[in-house]
Amino acid sequence: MKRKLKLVLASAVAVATVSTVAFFALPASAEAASFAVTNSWNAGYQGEVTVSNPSSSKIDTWKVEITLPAGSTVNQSWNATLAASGQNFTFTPAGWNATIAGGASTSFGFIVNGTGRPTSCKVNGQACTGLTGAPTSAPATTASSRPAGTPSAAPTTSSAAPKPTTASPKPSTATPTPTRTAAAGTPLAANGQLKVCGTNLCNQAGKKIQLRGVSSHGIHWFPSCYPGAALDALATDWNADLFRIAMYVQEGGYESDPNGLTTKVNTLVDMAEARGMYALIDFHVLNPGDPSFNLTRAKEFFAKVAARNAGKKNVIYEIANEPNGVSWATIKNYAEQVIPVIRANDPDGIVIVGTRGWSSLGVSEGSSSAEIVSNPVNASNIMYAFHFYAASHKDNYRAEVQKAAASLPLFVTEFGTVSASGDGAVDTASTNAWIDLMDKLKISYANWNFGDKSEGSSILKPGACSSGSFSGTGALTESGQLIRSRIRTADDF
Ligand code: IDC
Repeated sequence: MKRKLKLVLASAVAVATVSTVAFFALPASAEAASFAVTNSWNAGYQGEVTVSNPSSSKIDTWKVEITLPAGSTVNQSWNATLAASGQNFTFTPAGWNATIAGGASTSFGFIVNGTGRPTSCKVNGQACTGLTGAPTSAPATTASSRPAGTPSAAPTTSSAAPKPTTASPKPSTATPTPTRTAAAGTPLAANGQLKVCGTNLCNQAGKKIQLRGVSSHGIHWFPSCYPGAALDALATDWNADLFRIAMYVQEGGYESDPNGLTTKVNTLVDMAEARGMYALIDFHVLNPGDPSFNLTRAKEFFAKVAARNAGKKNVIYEIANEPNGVSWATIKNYAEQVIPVIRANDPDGIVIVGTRGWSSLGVSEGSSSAEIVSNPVNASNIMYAFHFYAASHKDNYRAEVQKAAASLPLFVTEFGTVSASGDGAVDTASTNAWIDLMDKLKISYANWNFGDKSEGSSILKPGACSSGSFSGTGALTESGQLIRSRIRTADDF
C-alpha cells in the first residue's frame, strides 16, 4: 500500500523583495503541498522542504524531485543528499532522516542560485499536480527572522550548509538557514535572542535569566543517544532550556571528520530549535590543553557554523571547552582570534570563553578569576566558562564563583555530580549546594552528561540509548534522576 506523504516547501523571510507563493496539489493519496519563498535576495533564494508522513505507519525512505527553470540551479542543500541532472534536482535522505515515523516529518533546506521557482515537484515518484496559484504578495510569515535587509548581512565566508553538493560552489553564498518559530511556551519562544547584560544573561526583553540543561557526551561516540526522541524528552519531560552539543576535537572528533561533525552539530542545532531549546555549540578541546593547537580548526569550524546558523536565535558558541596547562594570556589571545570570525558571520551570537585550569577560572592551576578581571577578553557579548565536578570541587571553588560572578558574566557550560574523572559516586550534597548557588546567582548550566556510558556522570543507564526510551525516570541513573529533578522545576523567564 502506498503511504501518504505531505510535502511542504517553506522558508523564512528576510527581505522585502517580492516573494512568490505557489501551491502544488499532491495526488489524491496525499494531504497537501505548498511552496513559499520568504527568504530571497537579488540573485537567489532559500527553501525548506518538509516531508511529512500523516499515516500511522512509518515510511522507510523518501525522495523529493524538483524541476527549476533554466537559469536557476540548486546551489547547496543540507539535511538531504542532492543529485542534479540538468534542471532536475533530487533530494534523498542525509542518512539519519530516511525513516519517518507515522505522524512525523523531516525537513531539509536548499539554496537556489537564480530566481526561478520550481515548476514541478514529485515526492516518492508521485508528481505534484500543478501550480495552482502564484500570489505576488509575500506570505504572512511566522518564522521569526532577522530584520529586513538581513541578506546583506549574510555571511560572506565559506559555504555554511553542511555537505553542499553543488556542482559550482560559490564560496560567498553561505546564507543562514531558516529560523523556525519557537513553539509558544518554550524557552526559546519566551526569551528569543539572548544577550549579555552586565554580568548576566538576559533575554530579548532585557530580563536576567538562567538557562538549565544538559550536555551531550561526545557526539561522535554516542550517535544513538541524540535522536529526536531524546531531545523530545529533554524538552517536554525535563523542561530543559538548553542542550550543549559536545563536539570533541581530538580523540576521533572534529580533526578526524570535520565535515561529518559540522553536519551533526548543525543537525542538533536544528533539533534543539525545533523543540524550543537553546543549543550550545561546544568546541570540546581537552588534550592538548592549549587551544592555540586547534586555532585553524576553530576558525574553520566557527566560520561555518556561525554562517549557517546566523539567523537562528537559539545558538550560543563555546569556543574552548577546557584550556589547561596554558596561561590566561594564551587563552585570551586565542579568543580574540576566534571571536571576530564568529562575529563576522553571526554578529549577535553570544560567545563563551573557556578559562584557565580546565575552565576553573584558574583555581585548579593555582590562579584565580582576578587574572581575567584585570585582563578581560577584548570583545563584547561574551561570557566566561566555569566547570566543576561536585565530588572534587567544593567550598573554595564555590567561594571563587561567588566572588567572580560580581565582576564577570559566568556560564557553567559543564558540571558533573561526581569526581573530575567523570566517574565515581554522586555527591548529592555538593551537587545541591552548587545548583543552589547557580540558581541564586542566575548562572546558566549544563550537566555532564546526557549519555549512557557506564560511568557515574552519565544521565542514562547503560543501554538506554539503543532502547530508544528517554522519558521519565526509568532510563535514568542516580545522577540523571537528581539532575532531572533540579532542571524540570519552573523557569523564571
Ligand atoms: C570524559 C568522559 C569520559 C571520556 C573522557 C574522554 O566522561 O567518558 O572517556 O572524557 O576524554 C571534563 C571534560 C570531559 C570529561 C569530563 C569527565 O570536559 O570531556 O569527560 N570532564 O572526566 N572536564 C572535567 C571533567
